[in-house]
Amino acid sequence: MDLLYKRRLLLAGVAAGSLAAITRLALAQTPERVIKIVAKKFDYTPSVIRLKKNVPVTLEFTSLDAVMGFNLPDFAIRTDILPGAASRLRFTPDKSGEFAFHCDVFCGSGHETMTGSVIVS
Ligand SMILES: [Cu+2]
Repeated sequence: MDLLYKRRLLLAGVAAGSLAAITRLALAQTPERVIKIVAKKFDYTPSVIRLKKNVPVTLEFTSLDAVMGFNLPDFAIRTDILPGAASRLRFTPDKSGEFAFHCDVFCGSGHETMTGSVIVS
């Protein structure tokens, strides 16, 4: 193997490495999925949220009327939802299945039926 060949091989390796780094950077910059959820007495829209296992997501909540809550116990996450403000929860579902969420702030008679589900596949 002559020196010139070795040098070309080295340059090709560096170029391939750079390309891989650029690809990783582009993947890292893929915008994260944000799911907007609107709460109003006594439901969430959407009430079924479909997610992918091990893919980070941001849930963004607003309320059209009262102070509400969002509690997803299987993933140990919750937030208050305030009228006129956005509440965000970022998490990465690490298990698949169907998981119930509910409002955990009393928002009036009917509050107890304020539920939905997260389906992770
Ligand atoms: Cu409630």
